[in-house]
Amino acid sequence: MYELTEAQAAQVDKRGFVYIPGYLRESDLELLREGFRLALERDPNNDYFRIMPGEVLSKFQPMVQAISDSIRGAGITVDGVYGGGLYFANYAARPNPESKKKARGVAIGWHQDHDSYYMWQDHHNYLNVYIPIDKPDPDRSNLTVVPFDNLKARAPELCEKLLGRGAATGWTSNHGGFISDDERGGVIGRFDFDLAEIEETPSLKAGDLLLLRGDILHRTQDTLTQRVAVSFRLMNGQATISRKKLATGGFVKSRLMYNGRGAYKAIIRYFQRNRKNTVPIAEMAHYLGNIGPTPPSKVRPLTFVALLAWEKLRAFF
Ligand SMILES: O=C(O)CCC(=O)C(=O)O
Ligand SMILES: [Fe+2]
Repeated sequence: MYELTEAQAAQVDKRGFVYIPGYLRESDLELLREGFRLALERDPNNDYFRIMPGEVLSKFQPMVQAISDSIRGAGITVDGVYGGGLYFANYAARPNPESKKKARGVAIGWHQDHDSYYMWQDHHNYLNVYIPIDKPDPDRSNLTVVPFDNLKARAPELCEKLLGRGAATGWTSNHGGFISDDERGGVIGRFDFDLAEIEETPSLKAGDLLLLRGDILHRTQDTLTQRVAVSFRLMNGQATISRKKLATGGFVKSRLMYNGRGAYKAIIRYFQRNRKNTVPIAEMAHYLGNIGPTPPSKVRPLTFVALLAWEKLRAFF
């Protein structure tokens, strides 16, 4: 029941996304809503996304399996959820009373995701299974995307450069703009038209699926209504991540790694302790799952700066 048709899988290959109305049944939605209530209580970070409790995530294994099987024909290899399931609320949902941080809602401009690319390093074999669970108005508070076929027709070179990658930000005006390279620094490419001319915003109701490849440009449509969506992140557990690629990159990458230094320190230490230059995604995700989330406040700034500097130096040789 969770399978995609061949035509739907082909859309993900050609356009970078597919929209499938009425994907989840009400009982699935209820489970996910209960998971959100739990996540609000448990996640101490009160960040703009919340981590889905493991016991809720595991109930969706049949869905993950069905999507993985049906997307293979479209040249995308994924086999499970690594790095967890996430909840995105676009409003400041009830903060955890123990946290000193104020809750904030998600409202992001044009981007390809950053941390998932820094950590897992491939956004082609990477699916974002995005499903609203609370959605008062189908026409508001969606995810807006730049379909790859539309972009290819207007800016073929830029389109080519965005394929398979992540960690990028769109800086736009009515006349054009550019996409910054938040992996290496600098600019990926420029365009001389308004992205609004080629963007698309599927109208989503609770339970509708928006299946996105990790490399598609996307943004929050608006925060005019209060919406919560789940976002399962599917990857290929056999693919490896590289210690050297993690360490290299520009200033924006270093700053974002510093902001998330709890997780990045754990990953670097794992490479160091095991004396490995590459580690399969499944192995690293398993390790991170076992140690649990490490808030950045638990890692001293200087410790992390020194650790990253050492890794950068080492990657040089
Ligand atoms: O929910 C949103 O508005 C943004 C979500 C997003 O950027 C993502 O799923 O990667
Ligand atoms: Fe995103």
